[in-house]
Amino acid sequence: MNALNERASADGLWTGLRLAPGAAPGVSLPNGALAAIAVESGVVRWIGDAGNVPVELARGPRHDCGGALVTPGLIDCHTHLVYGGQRANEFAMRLAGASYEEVAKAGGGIVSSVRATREADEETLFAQAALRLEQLLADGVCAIEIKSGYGLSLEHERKQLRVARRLGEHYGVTVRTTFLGAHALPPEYAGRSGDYIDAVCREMMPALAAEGLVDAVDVFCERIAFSLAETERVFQAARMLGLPVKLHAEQLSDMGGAALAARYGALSCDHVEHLSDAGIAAMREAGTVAVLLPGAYYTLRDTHLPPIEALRAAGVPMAVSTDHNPGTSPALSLVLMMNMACTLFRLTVPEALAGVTVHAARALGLSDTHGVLGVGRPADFVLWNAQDVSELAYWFGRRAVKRVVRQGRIAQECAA
Ligand code: DI6
Ligand code: FE
Repeated sequence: MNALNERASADGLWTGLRLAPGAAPGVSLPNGALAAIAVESGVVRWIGDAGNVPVELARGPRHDCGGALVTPGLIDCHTHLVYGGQRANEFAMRLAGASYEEVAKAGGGIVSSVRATREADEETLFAQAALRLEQLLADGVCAIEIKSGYGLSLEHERKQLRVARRLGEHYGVTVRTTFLGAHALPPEYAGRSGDYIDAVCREMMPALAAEGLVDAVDVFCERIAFSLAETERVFQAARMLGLPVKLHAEQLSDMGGAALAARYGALSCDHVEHLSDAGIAAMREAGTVAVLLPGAYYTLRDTHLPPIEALRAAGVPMAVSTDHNPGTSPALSLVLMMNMACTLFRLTVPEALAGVTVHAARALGLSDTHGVLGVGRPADFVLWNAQDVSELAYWFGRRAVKRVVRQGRIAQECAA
């Protein structure tokens, strides 16, 4: 896949577009009319009726899209994309009956990826993650969150986050980095989780933040990971540094993490299968996004559905993401996650699309620039080989992307 500097500029007038519902708030078109988007210096200058383009914008290069469906660039708002090795062996263990928690207790799980990540140098991590990122980009992803959390020491967390930043620069994709030092207890701290949280808060987080490597802070708050009190210590440290927080909350049990995160103004609470009514109320108050991760639910053969109906009724925005990670969600297609969010969680198609665009942007603190098409925003959009948005969620295993414009450049052309 071509790097940023090898891509053609998307400047000019894009015509013959069928705007997906909700894609460009505030833009109204005559019934059935096709839209046009004018791009200048990589930024959207104008959107409107293709039959009514201001003359000064009608000059310059033209890209006729022949009636193609267009959506905002997709946003994968929860990934653990950078890690060493992979864990297909655990897949086999689970097929033989072991649970995720049993695999973790047997020395597999997150800690085995920590070993492989520590052993890999930065170039190796970059090369491995790049292959995975290319798969996600081919599916229309224009912005992605990448967490640390497989290094679990200053040196190795730094290495992961540096790779995340470099991926963003190399591919011309918006990357938001999240420091997840509190993902698992590293073996050298066995029995001393308080000391490890000290290191996360006092040593690792401030140093990495000072290096500009941290856009947000996350914790895995769970029986097999960190307690509510430990989570709060990490949130306090983040607050001192002015960093927004998010949380792996109530995935396997109700820890009360969502309500705590909401008190800290969290951008998002993610997984939330076991989210309580109190958690939902707190998230609504705080404007926290619920990030649904159907890939992990599917891989773990979970049966405890997130409280979709209650989230919907409360008006909590719901995002959808891959949770790409080597243990519980080796997913490389955000479009497939739309299908799973509909099929497994009963989201509607418009909810699934909003989940990978406007609400995903909010979960990353990117609402001002990403998630919808609008004047003054970066030109990030996807043309699809699809009659209508429901086709994006309907097929699975089909690459429906026709063309991607990412950061104002033409990122991809597929056979129509
Ligand atoms: N929740 C998850 O689903 C992943 N991390 C987390 O906090 C699992 C990560 C792994 O198994 O490697
Ligand atoms: Fe995760």
